[in-house]
Amino acid sequence: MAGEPQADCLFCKIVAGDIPATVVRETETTVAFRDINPQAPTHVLVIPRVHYRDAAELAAADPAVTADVLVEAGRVAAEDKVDSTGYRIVFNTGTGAGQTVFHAHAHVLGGRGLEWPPG
Ligand code: IU
Repeated sequence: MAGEPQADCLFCKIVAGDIPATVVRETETTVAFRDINPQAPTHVLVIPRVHYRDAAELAAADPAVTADVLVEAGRVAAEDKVDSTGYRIVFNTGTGAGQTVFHAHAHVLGGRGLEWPPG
C-alpha cells in the first residue's frame, strides 16, 4: 500500500538501515544521503521515510512531508556550501525522465556549473 514500506524497495531498505548509505542528514520524516554515482561534486538524495513511487504521488498524499523534503534539500545545499553559487533540486518522474528508483527522491546537485536545459 502507498505510504507503507515496500519489501522490494531499495530506498525503503536504506531508511530501515538494511542497506548502507552515506547519510548526511536525518529528520523524523526524511533521510538525505550521498548518491552512489555522483553527477556533481554535491549529489545528495533527499527521500521521505514514507514510500511513494514519485514526487507527484508524495505531494498528493502528503504535502507536509513534501515540504520537509524541499526544506532538507536546502539544508543539504547550505551544509555543502553550494547554496551561494547555486544548485539544482531535481525530481525525475517516470522512466522517460530517467527515474530508476521508484521511491520519491529529490536530487540535490551543485558544486559545478549546471547547464539549462538539462539533457
Ligand atoms: P533516479 O532519479 O531514479 O534515476 O535516481 C536514482 C538515483 O539513485 C541514481 O542517481 C543512483 O545513482 C542512486 N542510487 C544510490 O544512490 N544508491 C543505490 O544503491 C542505487 C541508486 I541502486
